[in-house]
Amino acid sequence: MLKLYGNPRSRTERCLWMLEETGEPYELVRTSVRTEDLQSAAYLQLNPNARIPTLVDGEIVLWESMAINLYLAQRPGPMHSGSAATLGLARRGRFYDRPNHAGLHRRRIRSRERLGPAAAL
Ligand SMILES: N[C@@H](CCC(=O)N[C@@H](CS)C(=O)NCC(=O)O)C(=O)O
Repeated sequence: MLKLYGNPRSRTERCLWMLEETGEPYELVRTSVRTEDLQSAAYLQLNPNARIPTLVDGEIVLWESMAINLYLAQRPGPMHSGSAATLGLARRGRFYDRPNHAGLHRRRIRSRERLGPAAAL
């Protein structure tokens, strides 16, 4: 089963959204958002940057929330989007990103209302 390490009060949120859209079973391994709490040897082995989120899919360990989402989008299932056009639109969303989390969250809610599940990419 897919395992997502993170906390919903962080960028983990966008991966949780994506996972919910895929309908794939997953386990959220809830971590702290505090820098000091992400320094355990076990977690650093998964993500040497000591950041969340991190996705574990068998042998594959991925970090960077949008890399995770684009990975999920290329797996078979309802969110499968292997076409250049779809992935291009998804990357547009990535480059539109801004550091202000609260503002980003509000924009995502609005995007979701306008675009539906595709906005999760
Ligand atoms: N670009 C990364 C950013 C990851 C990141 O900075 N995550 C924050 C939470 S939103 C974190 O792990 N903070 C803990 C810290 O900075 O020590 C992504 O999108 O996954």
